Order: sequence, then structure tokens, then C-alpha cells
Amino acid sequence: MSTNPTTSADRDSRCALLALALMTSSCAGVDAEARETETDAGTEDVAAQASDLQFCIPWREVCNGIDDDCNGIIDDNIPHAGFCGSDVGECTPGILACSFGRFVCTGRGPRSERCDRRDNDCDGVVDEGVRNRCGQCGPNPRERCDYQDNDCDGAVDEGINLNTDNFNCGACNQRCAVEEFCDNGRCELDPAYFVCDKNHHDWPRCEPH
Ligand SMILES: [Ca+2]
Ligand SMILES: [Ca+2]
Ligand SMILES: [Ca+2]
Ligand SMILES: [Ca+2]
Repeated sequence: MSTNPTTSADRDSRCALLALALMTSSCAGVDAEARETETDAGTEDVAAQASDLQFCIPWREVCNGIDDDCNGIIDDNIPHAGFCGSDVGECTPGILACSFGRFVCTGRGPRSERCDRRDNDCDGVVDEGVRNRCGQCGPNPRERCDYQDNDCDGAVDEGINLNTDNFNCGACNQRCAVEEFCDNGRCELDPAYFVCDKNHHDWPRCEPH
């Protein structure tokens, strides 16, 4: 849709009128006080003086960032140019209203899709392309020992070794004590945790570190 109904022919016509006004100072838009000054001056060059004056030839106001009708207000009283936008997803319909010399839609337009359970880009699909591997918002979940595929990669409890994991020794969530370590799926006493005194009277006497 064209946002500026003013044609080049219109502008040429207005330029011609303005030129005529400059040469004759007969335009109704010429400031009256300026005309008196011109009359008093008598022999002053009309064109040179006119260049210092502010001419405004009233014209039909159009959306172009110019005060066409010379009422001191730019782009005023311009009817809207139709309806626009959509009501799909987060978008809202509106009207084409004149703003800063061009017609813009007052409705809410599409935005980048983000994971929020809403159709931000108004394509009719919610959160497309922004969900994690499990089809949810947020980062991919972490795998934990529970015999389930928590991170949705097709593997269950990957990265967890039941033979050596002190927190999942032999089975998920089976923790070894602080003085133990997981050895082949069993919690065993950790010799390194104790200091044994061979000279103690009830030898062997071992104390934790
Ligand atoms: Ca979408
Ligand atoms: Ca979304
Ligand atoms: Ca798991
Ligand atoms: Ca997994």
C-alpha cells in the first residue's frame, strides 16, 4: 500500500504556484506585514525579499511529515488507511494510522519466537524451534540415576557407573559411607581413611583421619 498519496505532479504544481508567489507576492499565504514592508521599500528586489519570507500554500493534508494545509500541525486529521494485522497467536489487529510521515499498523505484530507457551511469531505454532530435547522450555534436563532417560537422548542413566559411583553403588541412590568407597558395586572400607597404630596396646588400633 502506498503511504504517501502526494504525486510528483502534485509537487510540480505546488512548486509552480510557489514560484509564481515569489515573483508576484500576490499569494494569499504571504505575510501581510511582509507585504507592507515590501511596499515601503518600493524599489527593492521582490524575489530577493521573498526568499526571506515563509510561504505556505494550503493543500490537502496527506501523511508525509509535512504541514500541507498550513494550520501549523503536521499530518493532522488524516483518516486511517485501512485495517491491518492479525489475531493469530500473540498478534493483534489494528488500523493503518499516520505516524511520522508514514502509515503504520497500530496492532501488535509478530516477534521472535521464545519458549513461553505462546505463539510469539504468530505462525499458529507455539514455541516451535525453541524447546529443549524433551519438548520443554529451558535447558536439557540432567541425567540422574533413576533408571529413566532424563535428558531424552535415548540412553538410560548414561555416565553413571554403578560399579564405582559412591552415590549409586550397585544400585541407584545407594550411597557408601564416608569411610567407604564403591568397589565393583559394593561399599568397602577405605584403608586410606584410617591411620593404624601398630604399637598401640590393643593393636591393631585404627583411627579415622
Ligand atoms: Ca510460533
Ligand atoms: Ca513462544
Ligand atoms: Ca536417568
Ligand atoms: Ca539419557
